[in-house]
Amino acid sequence: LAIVEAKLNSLLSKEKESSKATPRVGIIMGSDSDLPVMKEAARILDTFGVSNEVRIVSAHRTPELMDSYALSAHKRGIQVIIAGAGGAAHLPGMVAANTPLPVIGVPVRGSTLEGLDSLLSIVQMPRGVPVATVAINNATNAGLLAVRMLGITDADLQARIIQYKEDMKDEVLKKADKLIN
Ligand code: RP5
Repeated sequence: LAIVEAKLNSLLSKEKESSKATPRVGIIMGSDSDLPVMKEAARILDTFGVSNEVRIVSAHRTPELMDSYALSAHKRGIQVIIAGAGGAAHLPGMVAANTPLPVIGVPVRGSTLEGLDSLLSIVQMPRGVPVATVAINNATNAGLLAVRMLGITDADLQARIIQYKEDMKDEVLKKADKLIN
């Protein structure tokens, strides 16, 4: 029995190590100044138990790193990439150009132009290279969209999404009830 337990423990710790080594979602952003917005995507993924990694990868300041990240992500086992950037927000589109994975773009609001520059830079992709763009600063929805994508082939995860939707509905109905009565 002790041997069986030891084997099981070693298998479990190997599994833990490998899930650490190959997270399912890559969250990348152009600058550490994007982190206050982008950390919300990681929080959502953590809530749903989806392994993720967070990296600073700039299209303009570290172009080689961006290329190698995008080209290797699917080979490492990443399944979805969430990319946030502000201003001349080229990161999501350039990463989408170099990966077969779905890319979710988060336009980050900078100190000028209210984030419209970021939104338009990310959303106006040419035919053939899609980026699923969420609303300005809405990294929450980027996290939820990634979970929904993974839920297509992960029944447990999809069940958690259904529960999340139910909880959200209950919360809204409770609030509405309070307002009316
Ligand atoms: C973009 O430039 C980043 O995504 C960030 O939103 C914006 C400003 O970057 P910092 O000058 O704050 O590093 O590349």
